[in-house]
Amino acid sequence: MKTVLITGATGDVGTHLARELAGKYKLRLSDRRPLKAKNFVKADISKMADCLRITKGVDAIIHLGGYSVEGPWEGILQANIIGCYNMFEAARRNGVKRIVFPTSNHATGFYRRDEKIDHRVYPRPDSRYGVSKVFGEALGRLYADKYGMEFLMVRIGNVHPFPLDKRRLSIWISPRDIAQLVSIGIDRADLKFEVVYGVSGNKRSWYDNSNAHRLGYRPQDDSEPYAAEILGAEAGQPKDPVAERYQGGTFCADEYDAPIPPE
Ligand code: 15L
Repeated sequence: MKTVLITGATGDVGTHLARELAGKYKLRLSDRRPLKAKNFVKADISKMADCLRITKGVDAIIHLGGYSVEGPWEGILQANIIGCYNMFEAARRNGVKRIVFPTSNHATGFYRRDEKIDHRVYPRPDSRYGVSKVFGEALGRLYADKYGMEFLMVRIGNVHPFPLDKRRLSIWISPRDIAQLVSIGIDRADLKFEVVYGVSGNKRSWYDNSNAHRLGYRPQDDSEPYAAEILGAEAGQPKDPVAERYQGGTFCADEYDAPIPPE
């Protein structure tokens, strides 16, 4: 059984994956926040020594650790830029070849909702957070080309047991579908560097996810059964026209240009 490290294990996605993947892999869970679990190791990924310690002896890494929404630049810098570099570099030094990096729909959030994009589009980040995800994708490309490491870049929509709103009808991914996609990233033999969208088989998807399908992804869920109720509940609600135009939603709107309070 492969030993797999999950960073950011106390977060939403980490919690879903730890549950879905338990039994399939020997999991090592890590975060800077505490977690009551026997297989938990506390670590701050902005410190290289911590990254070297947690990556020792694992077969693969699911690197979720860091900011998962827009935030102050200093926080994004430490967690998502320095933290991501530390993790990939620690993996390289410890001989860990395989990394699944959950990037985000916010790496391409400034594509319009009336466009269908595939894995080859140039990034259009909608936030400092989105830029940090593009950094992770680029760093992974470098480590794949230069050091022969292997990456699955998953531009995740929104992981939740059900879609939360109209926007998420297009980008939702169920816990079992994200687990399937991540497992492909861990187990597929001939993976070098691939970008896929982390979405279920949603009828309203904004993505051509043929690259994920080529790699063997067969989503089991679709947001469509939730659509009527969600659209009915949102009908007549005031909407920000900018947020409505772009895939990144409110991340693209003016409110995110306002100064963000310090951590
Ligand atoms: C993300 O990238 C975030 O990690 C998640 O918390 C949600 O905000 C999601 O995108 C989304 O766009 O709904």
